[in-house]
Amino acid sequence: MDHSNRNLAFHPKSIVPGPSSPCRIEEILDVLRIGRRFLVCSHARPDGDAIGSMLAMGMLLEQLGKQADLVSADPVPVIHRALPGAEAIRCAQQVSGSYDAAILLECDGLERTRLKGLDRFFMINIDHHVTGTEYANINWIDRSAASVGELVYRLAKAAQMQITPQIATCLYTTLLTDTGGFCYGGTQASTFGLAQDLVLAGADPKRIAQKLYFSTPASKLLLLGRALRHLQHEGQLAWLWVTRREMEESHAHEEDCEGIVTFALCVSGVEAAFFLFELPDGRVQISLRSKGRIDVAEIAGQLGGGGHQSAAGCPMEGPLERACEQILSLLRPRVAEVAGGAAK
Ligand SMILES: [Mn+2]
Repeated sequence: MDHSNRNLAFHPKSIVPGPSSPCRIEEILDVLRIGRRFLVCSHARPDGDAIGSMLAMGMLLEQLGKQADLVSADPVPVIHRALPGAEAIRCAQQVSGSYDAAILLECDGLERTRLKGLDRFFMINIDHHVTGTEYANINWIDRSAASVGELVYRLAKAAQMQITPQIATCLYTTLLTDTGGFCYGGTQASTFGLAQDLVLAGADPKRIAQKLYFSTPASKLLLLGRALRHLQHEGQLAWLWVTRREMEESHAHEEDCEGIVTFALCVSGVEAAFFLFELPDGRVQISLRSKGRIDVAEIAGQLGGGGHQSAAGCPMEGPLERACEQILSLLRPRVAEVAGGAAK
């Protein structure tokens, strides 16, 4: 994709390629300081990192005296609706209007937003996926960050902005959800340093954890029951699924599928797991997880998706049985490699 013709009048130097992190932060801050109106977006089917980062970015822009419009292709999941400012996120399929820049958070490709019209704007891409691509005018991709919220925090600190309790709550949510409660690969010493900063800034860890882990809708538990009946276990692999019909019978929504894959991964001795559910258009959505020795982002990449080494996903062509066989044919050799390596 060629972005070189875009109107960069207000910030001509930003298309010059440069090294990452500190320079990127300064480049982004320059754009934020000069512009007045910003669009803030993330990926479709937003998760905790997507929503928390968008809200924190919106509040930080307000602090700078800027106007920020928050737009998502899909609604805010019920579990995140109590986050400060969540009601400001507008649902749309197309973006229009005039903005000095569009800030895209947590999108490894522009198509992940499922929003039309974004490529008219000067784009800033802030991401941490291993599959991240440089599709924007400024690309800040830090694969070592536990969440995109961590990058938003670093941006805020660099600009000496105030981390209010509301911002801290949103950013702590990105950290807790993207590390699976400080369990996944992205979790490192600095993650706890950031968590401490955010708690000191006013995030309430107990309240946030209770909202996330002890506020499950009954529909999700019913759906989980259906999925567990399909649980398959083969050596270091486990998988489960739900059909469209089972989703309807459980009165479940797509967002209720979030996290079900974990119940396959938590089987003792399992190294990689996946969960499948049927989409209304006949395709199948897949979530892949790994305990760290199998790179599931690479598997998802082969299927046109992306993510992280230990958490990835993508939609696939149906029917469900065929999608399942296709994933197994990619995963089985990887699992055999890991098992072979362990035996040596
Ligand atoms: Mn993330």
